[in-house]
Amino acid sequence: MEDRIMESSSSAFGDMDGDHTKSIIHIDIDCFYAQVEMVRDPELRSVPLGIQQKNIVVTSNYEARKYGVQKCMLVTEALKLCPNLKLVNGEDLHDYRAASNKVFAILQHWKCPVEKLGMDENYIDVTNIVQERLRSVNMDSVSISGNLCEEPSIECPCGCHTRLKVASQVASEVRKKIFDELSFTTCAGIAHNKLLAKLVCPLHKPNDQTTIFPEHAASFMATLPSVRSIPSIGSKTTETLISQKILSVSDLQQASLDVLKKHFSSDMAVRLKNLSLGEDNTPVKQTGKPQSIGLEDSFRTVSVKSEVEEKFSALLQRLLVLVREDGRIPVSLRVTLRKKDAKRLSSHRESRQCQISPSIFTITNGTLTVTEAGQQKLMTIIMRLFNKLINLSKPFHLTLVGLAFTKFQERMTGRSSIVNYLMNDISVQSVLNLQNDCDTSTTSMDYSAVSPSSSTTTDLSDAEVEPSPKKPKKVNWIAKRRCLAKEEVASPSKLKVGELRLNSKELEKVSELRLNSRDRSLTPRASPAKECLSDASDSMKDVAEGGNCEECPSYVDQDVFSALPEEMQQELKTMWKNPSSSSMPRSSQRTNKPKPNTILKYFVPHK
Ligand code: TTP
Ligand code: MG
Repeated sequence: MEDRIMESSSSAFGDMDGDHTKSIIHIDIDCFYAQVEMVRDPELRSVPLGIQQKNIVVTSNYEARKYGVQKCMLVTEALKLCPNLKLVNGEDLHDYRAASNKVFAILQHWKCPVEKLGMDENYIDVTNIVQERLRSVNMDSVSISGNLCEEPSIECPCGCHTRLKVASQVASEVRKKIFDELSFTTCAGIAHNKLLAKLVCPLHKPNDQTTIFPEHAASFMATLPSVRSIPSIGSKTTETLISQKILSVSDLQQASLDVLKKHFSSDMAVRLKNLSLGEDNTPVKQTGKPQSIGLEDSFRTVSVKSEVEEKFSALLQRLLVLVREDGRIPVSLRVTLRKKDAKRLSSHRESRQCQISPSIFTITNGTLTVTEAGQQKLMTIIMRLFNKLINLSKPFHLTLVGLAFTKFQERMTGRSSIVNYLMNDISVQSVLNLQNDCDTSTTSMDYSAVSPSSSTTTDLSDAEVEPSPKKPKKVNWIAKRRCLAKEEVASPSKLKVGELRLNSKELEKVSELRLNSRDRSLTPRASPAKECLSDASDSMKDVAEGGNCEECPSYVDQDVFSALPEEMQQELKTMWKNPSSSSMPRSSQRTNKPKPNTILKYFVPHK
């Protein structure tokens, strides 16, 4: 045990020393899509209802569940179980997204960090509210609202029982407000960490809530059916664990750390062990705008290039509508394919992404638009990425194609602005692979927590990730952490790009960031983003191609430089070779005379 804690403290995941101070609520909307439909048409409330996407019932109301209709069941199977099942097409996700956003907006009311996990789940860290309430409440009078996982034998000396009782009352209020304002019933889990809050949430479904005290964490975890039930453990990790005869959570609890370390990194081994004991110190991070906006379409098989092109074209049309709604200018595009491997009788996903010029998009009367020519440019880029993923000299069989805009500019600038070239990385958002367990067409927006330096791209396609479209929660927690740990140090290139696009007032705001970046060498090295990329490495190469700026002065960011148009690179190189002909912003050259407005002004050394 001591070994575990010591390891943990020094790991990238931080310490896990039995800290019970937090109060976390996990909220999940009951039969989400079905409830949206039932709110729209209250007559559906009294009948068994299934939400259909292609040939699958993605969810059903609780009336239908009485007949055994389960999530992700084939329509034919569901109809056998419940011939009266009313089916509503749920392929247009617009209303579900809108409902999801309304719930998220209600959760902001408590002014606590809220982290969105896909469409119908959110974490809220109510630690501060609980502390506040405890100041004005008689502790002895506090009681649990809803269900308690297990009665405590003794009070925990740190006072966590009382705090979690108060948190359970906050959870009731949250659920009541969601019901009063939107008529959605929800479930909640209340615990001192996210892992436990999420896992106890579904214990009393529907329309109820469950609290767990920290001392029951390990025993509760041991009741889970398999290691796969732990949210951040994906199929690859499960496979490795099974190969070591670690099947159940209690097997993992008892597994020796040394054995785990033979098969996983040290951090990962410790993390797995801690998870098995119900320990998790990941914070609830306030969710910002979606980090990527993507669409996927899955099908039986497509083996002809022209058909692939049609699929992409249709996806692109729909994606552009979503991007217009979002309002940000995309600067990176990702193509995803799922290839059928006839030999292995399996499918696997591969993605490639590349930066796209913001000038493809224009703002007309405040609305983001793409001209016909812009759309053609995007299609050319898409097919170029496709060609990189597929060897067209050989037969191919695809079962899914996906498109996602994965990085965005926060601010809109004129299309001819130099800033468009320089700010490509300023507000990059991370990328998550989208996957539809049910093989249906999906629209996904990946949300992730906002952190000041979370400007990392993560394409986790081959990592231990098994995300579903609605569940970024299933997304590779562990691989993502690898990136996040690095994100804490913002990449120098991004910071410099940020400076380049900011005016002097704004520069003050980034001065803190600048401090971090100041002394970094410009030796080409992988940015955190690149280090996290697996199969996207080629695309990163695309971006970096031509970026070898041997003639650049040391204060110039190579990434930025390589993103400039060729002519501009040439112009700069010439000026650097012959500084007397330029207005280099070096102190030795500073005079009181106004300087000509050249691009060199933007390459200001850090002071
Ligand atoms: P869930 O929260 O898993 O399911 P649910 O809300 O329908 O039911 P529960 O009462 O058990 O929480 O998923 C939320 C929505 O996501 C669901 O209504 C439909 C959609 N969904 C998919 O599109 N694909 C999937 O594979 C799953 C599981 C759900
Ligand atoms: Mg739900």
